[in-house]
Amino acid sequence: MLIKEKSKSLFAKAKKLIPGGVNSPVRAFKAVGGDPLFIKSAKGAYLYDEDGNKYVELINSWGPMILGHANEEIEHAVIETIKKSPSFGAPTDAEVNVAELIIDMVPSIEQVRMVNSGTEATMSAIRLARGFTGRDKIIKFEGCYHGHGDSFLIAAGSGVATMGTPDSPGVTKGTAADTLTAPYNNLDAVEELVQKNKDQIAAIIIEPVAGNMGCVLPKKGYLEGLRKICDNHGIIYIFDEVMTGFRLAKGGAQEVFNVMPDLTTLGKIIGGGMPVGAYGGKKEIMKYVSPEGPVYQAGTLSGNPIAMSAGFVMLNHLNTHGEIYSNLDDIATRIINGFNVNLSKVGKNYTMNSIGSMLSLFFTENEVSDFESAKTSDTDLFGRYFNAMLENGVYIAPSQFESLFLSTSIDERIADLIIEANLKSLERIL
Ligand code: HOZ
Repeated sequence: MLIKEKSKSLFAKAKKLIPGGVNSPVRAFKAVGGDPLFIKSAKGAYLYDEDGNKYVELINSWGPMILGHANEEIEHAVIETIKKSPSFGAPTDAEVNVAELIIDMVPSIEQVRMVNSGTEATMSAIRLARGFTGRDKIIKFEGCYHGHGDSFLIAAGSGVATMGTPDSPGVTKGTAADTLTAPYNNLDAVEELVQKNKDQIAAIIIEPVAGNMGCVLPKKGYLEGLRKICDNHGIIYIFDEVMTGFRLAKGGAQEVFNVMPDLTTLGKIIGGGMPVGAYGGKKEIMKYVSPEGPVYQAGTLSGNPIAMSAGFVMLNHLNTHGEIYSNLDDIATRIINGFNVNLSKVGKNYTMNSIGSMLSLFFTENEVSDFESAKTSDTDLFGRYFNAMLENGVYIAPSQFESLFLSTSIDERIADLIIEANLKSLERIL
């Protein structure tokens, strides 16, 4: 049994001071039972909690720690930058360098604006789409999560799906009415919405690979089909690549599927783990952003020098080490094959979804291709699996409705530890 005394007492104190004891809901372990672990440090593939327990880590800060924790190059860049003062609220060369790299790496981005989180990026991108088209409505997909902006808390995935409140109170009826939703992977449903709301849709926003209902892949032709609908109806096509950007490939999901959006939102990884986000795309649209254009968006910490210096090292490393992606694929394949062997050993045909270094094991034998099918997963069983994995030294996302993310710090030996933990955990819970 894990010793969790310090985590327990910190959580008891936190609950008095912070709503639910956490600063982001999924962290509370509500969906899986038990108390959250308070993390003290992490290095490479390993996480250490306040009680001194050590875990192999498969969350990786929900994506950005693709090079593993406490990468020394990033650490050095942050320390050197901090010595010159953490914030100016004025332009720096670091933000220009990061912008240049993003534009170089992401095929559809011609101009980019830095913000402080993925939520800010998606909120700003739809404001821009509305300003550019002069239309109010947007289409999003059930189970996709684009941060906690009001417009996106409709049929949302991630924490809201985990807590069972996909439509949050506090979102006004007016805002909710402007957000139309369709099932993921269903082109007919989108076509129907567009026909019913002719000339009213400003944007279609999608996670080109969903990571917030667990990992769910687009069906063949789906992203292309949405592109066509957008072209036919003057709708801005937005890829939310906060999770997939620089993770599935240097150029993200748009490079992998060769489908180009008009706007892209980015987060997390472009700050090497520091708080950051960005939105970018076609120049003709981006020039509508203030001060060049009329669509207002601003922020004192936008392009913050520490986030930019960490992000530059991260992106530059990914840009100059293309082999990272095939290495991550090899490790992912090893883990997925291992899990599948384990599943046959325990006589189950549960669904594994994966692409590159993103993966999910769903506790259902159904194909998982949208939010409805994701919800057929046995979430009680998932909760037991989560706790068994912890006991076996592997820290996975405390929700069925989140993807797992691998890092380059996971070598074959660590992958085999994960596979072994998976078998022991399945044997324990079934
Ligand atoms: N909703 C976030 C991932 N999809 C989790 C954020 C966090 O708890 O850090």
